[in-house]
Amino acid sequence: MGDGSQRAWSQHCFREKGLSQFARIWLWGFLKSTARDYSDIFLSAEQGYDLFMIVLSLFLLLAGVVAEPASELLFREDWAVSPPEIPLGQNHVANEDLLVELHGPGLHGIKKSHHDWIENDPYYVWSGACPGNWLVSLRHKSKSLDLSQGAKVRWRSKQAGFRQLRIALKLTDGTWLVSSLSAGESKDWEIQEFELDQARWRKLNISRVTEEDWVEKPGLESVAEVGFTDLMPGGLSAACSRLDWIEVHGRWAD
Ligand SMILES: [Ca+2]
Repeated sequence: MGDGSQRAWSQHCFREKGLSQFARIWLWGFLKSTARDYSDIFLSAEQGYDLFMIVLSLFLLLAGVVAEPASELLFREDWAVSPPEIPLGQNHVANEDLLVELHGPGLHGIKKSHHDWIENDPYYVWSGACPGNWLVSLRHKSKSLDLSQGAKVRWRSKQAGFRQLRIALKLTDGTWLVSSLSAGESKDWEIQEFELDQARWRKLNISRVTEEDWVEKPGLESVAEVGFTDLMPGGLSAACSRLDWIEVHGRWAD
């Protein structure tokens, strides 16, 4: 591997491992100057280059061990291609690895919706018929999630009538949280992406599905369930939330 391709490869590794650009530049310069200094004193140019590559390889190995692995898609749910039905149930979950749970006083009104007569109408969750607050959560059958660094939630949604669809998390210690980040009213379906590092969180009363006090920097290293709610009852098509699909990106917890 030549110097150019070696550098490109090592820079690729650095980038994938999430080290800052400043750290990459500084470390690269430090390693090169160190190798040059010592090669001038003790070694020939070729020996100096070999020493430099050895030091660099050791550093990359260490960086790979120490650095956090990149975020990956942990799961996606798109809901079953099947006739509309109330309430939403496990039979509407398309991803075999996931379990769905419904929460709140309005849970019996959560609908798996679809309209055959509307062109390109997706198969989605609809809150318009919920008589009270509601929340839908998804849990992996065997794994918990680490959403503490670089995690994100993506979804396709369409809200109406003052609704703000928010991310909800259940930690493995039983704590429920609801996010400051949300998706509001739109005329058409929209894809939204939320970086969880940018979110603030309030504690969530899961029996009432209402927000409580702010929780400053909660640890998201061990998350059991990921959900969504607008913290409101439904008001038919004029006041509702709709979710076509959801993706969770992060890392699996140990
Ligand atoms: Ca769908």
